[in-house]
Amino acid sequence: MTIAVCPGSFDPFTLGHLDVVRRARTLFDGVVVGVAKNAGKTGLLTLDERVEIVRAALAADPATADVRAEVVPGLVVDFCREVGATAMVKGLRGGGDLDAELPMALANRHLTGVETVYLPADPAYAHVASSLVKDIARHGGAIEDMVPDGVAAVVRAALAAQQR
Ligand code: COD
Repeated sequence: MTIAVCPGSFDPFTLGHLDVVRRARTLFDGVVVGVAKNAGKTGLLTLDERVEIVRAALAADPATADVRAEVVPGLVVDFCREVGATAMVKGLRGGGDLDAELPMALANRHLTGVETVYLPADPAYAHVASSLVKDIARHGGAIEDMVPDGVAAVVRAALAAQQR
């Protein structure tokens, strides 16, 4: 049985992320989504909020209904070992993603031998980024067609709480 982890900070989880998880599930017998804290990014949503919206999105989609989501408590490679994954699957939207991702893939393989599989972003979502979604929402724009159902309301509530 081959298992893969789809890791990310998912702040918030977008339709681009969901598309990568759906496609990973067609390639591997089992997929686990790992919700991690990226030390280089300031988070809007709490880790618990992110896990909750990822779980709701996965459960609502028949293609990912058997995919579970968990918090990554430490390194992604250790999480992979804990869940029995031999690979992680990530999405690439362009050269910028590859530049950022390649050193991580090499370091992760060096650490434990875990491989990284990259899937090209679906052109329908290649412009979608969590940071863009937050910026659009912050300025009152519509984000509903970039995120799974229910996520836009959570993002807006978190932004409103930030203003208080
Ligand atoms: N279409 C396709 N793929 C996409 C899209 C889209 N629209 N948007 C984003 N992606 C891809 C990204 O390229 C990335 O591969 C993945 O989805 C997740 O994206 P993010 O932005 O949610 O997550 P990141 O990039 O902040 O990654 C966080 C990680 C912790 C996974 C990353 O930094 C990592 O692997 N770090 C290794 C070091 C480590 O183990 N840290 C653990 C901290 S607990």
